[in-house]
Amino acid sequence: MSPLQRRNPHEDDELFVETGAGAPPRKIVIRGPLDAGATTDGPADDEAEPQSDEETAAVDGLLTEIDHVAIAVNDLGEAIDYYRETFGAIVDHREVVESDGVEEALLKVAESYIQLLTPTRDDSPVAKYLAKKGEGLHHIGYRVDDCAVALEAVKAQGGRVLDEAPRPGSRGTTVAFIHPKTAFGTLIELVQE
Ligand code: KFV
Ligand code: CO
Repeated sequence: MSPLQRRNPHEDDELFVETGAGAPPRKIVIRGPLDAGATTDGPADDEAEPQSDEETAAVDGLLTEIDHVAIAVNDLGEAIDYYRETFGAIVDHREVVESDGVEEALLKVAESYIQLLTPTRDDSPVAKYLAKKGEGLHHIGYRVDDCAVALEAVKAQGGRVLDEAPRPGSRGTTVAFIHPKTAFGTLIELVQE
């Protein structure tokens, strides 16, 4: 049974997440009820007034910015040329991430990046994606203050995670991926700088 099914949907839940050596545990609040506004029988007795977005949010705002939009490409050089010649976007950072079997070029756009990705080996997730779907949008990286806290929030809501714990990403970040099948078809990467 998932944590989502176990929790009482009419009450707030509080989770305490360890954040590292010496640091105090951080509290995240999962707010109930989960079914607010979903009923066809009219509002519950104590909810006669429409709720604001803040009141109906399941958890406190964990996503602080778009970190990167990742695009799978067959030829990194060609894609870099396209963005430079068409939009004047230039490479801010390049890196091979061995653990993921990818080479990336990060193009800065304001405070976010376009992450051009190409596989470095046949068993790379990006190689599989290119073979099945062709070039295109691969994932979205959302910036978070604390990857461990955000990951626990995803798990608490019954989300399927691809990383049980935060792990190293590119340019010294800490990241964790969420499966697209429990995220409305989008592969999500949580990114802590
Ligand atoms: N977006 C949306 N749907 C996707 C997807 C994607 N990127 N990749 C796969 N799917 C769908 C796919 O269409 C299929 O759906 C199902 O997920 C299983 O896909 O309806 P369908 O046809 O059943 P498979 O079998 O093609 O792939 P699978 O072996 O399951 O791998 C998919 C996944 C998401 C589990 C795998 O790609 C993964 O573990 N990704 C996380 C790691 C990653 O993507 N690394 C590369 C980027 S590294 C990076 O960005 C870093 C380090 N960084 O710092 O920014
Ligand atoms: Co990424």
